[in-house]
Amino acid sequence: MKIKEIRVFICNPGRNFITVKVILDSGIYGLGDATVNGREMAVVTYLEEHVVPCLIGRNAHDIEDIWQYLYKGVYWRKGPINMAAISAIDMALWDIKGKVAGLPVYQLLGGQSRSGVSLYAHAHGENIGDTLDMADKHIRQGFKAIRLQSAVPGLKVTYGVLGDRKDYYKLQGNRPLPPEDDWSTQKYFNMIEELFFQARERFGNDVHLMHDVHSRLTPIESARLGQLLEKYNLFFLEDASIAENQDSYKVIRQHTTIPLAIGETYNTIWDCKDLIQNQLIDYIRVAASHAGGITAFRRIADFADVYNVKTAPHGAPDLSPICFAAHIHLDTWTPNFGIQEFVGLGNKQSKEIFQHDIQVKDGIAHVSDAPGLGVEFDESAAREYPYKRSYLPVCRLEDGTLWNW
Ligand code: KDG
Ligand code: MG
Repeated sequence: MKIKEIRVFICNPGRNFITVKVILDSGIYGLGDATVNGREMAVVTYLEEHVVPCLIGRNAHDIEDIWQYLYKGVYWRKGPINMAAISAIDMALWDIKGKVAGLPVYQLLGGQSRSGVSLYAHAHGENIGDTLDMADKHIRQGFKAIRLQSAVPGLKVTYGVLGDRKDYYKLQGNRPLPPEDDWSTQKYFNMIEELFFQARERFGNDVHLMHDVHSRLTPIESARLGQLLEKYNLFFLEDASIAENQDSYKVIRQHTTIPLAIGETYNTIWDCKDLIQNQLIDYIRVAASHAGGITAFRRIADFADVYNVKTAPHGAPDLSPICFAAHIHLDTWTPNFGIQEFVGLGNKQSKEIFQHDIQVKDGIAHVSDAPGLGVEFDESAAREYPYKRSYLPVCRLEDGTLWNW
């Protein structure tokens, strides 16, 4: 069970993914996702220069001790780069433990709490009609929960509506620099209620609807939005405001009963401790690849359960299929699971590199009983799709002030 070698790969089958492969002297290996969108090389260097040398020769069974060693043993705790590296190593060690035990990871966590994992799909469009047409397609495929994002008239770009129609790399130009989005709270409020009014008119009350504000509003504006949308019975309103100051969610909570979700950028339990403990949110959206791996996710989920907060793991296209598999294992186990974000099983190139047999039918995912995470990684296919420098957008108000993206 000695760790003999750890390889770090960065490939781009459409988006950059960082993959960690922990190899034992017996030849058994485990895989982890360390992707941090827009800051990839920082994680690669951190892993290769500062993490990998400390782990060679250690017993791969000691998942908890290795987690503590990389977290407490580093004077510089927390942080997205450090925690992505810990996450990937942790995920790979759970993968190894499963392979050695001959059990899928969800069995190691405590077994299944449900027969399948409910997913929510994304619908977006340049206008409300297009957005709802896309939602309709998902509903006809069996999805029972849809996130709606529609372009805001008068803004150049709206978060979440680019979809596959615009090339992410072309948008950034030949000399990649962060693309710029714009924002007007006024223009957004002119559109947003109509989106949900029309959605309920068209689809009735059985389909679950969600919406991602992507942190564009202040807490009091979020409270106003919550009041406006309460009658459309959303499953959750995501990232209504930034919650660096976790207390600020009290402002939203005291005005509206709309269910609130947050957490995709969180690195540790400390980022959401007050939000959970004060019951200021309903869904915690941490990702296993950013918040400290399977070990930390499990701890956050258990803590959240005490306060009636459910999990809703991040599932955007910039989390690799390894993280998706880790989430489906976690979701299968988590007693207080809410819903899993889902953007498809990846493009052709991604499927050449990452192979797994997670099945999705009628908006429900089923993990296979393959030992570990059940993902294979083709190193030579990964080399065919090299890293491309790339940035997430930034956002400005109409007067040029830099705003939250
Ligand atoms: O890296 C940024 C994306 O992962 C993020 O914008 C996606 O907000 C997102 C979501 O809810 O999927
Ligand atoms: Mg989001």
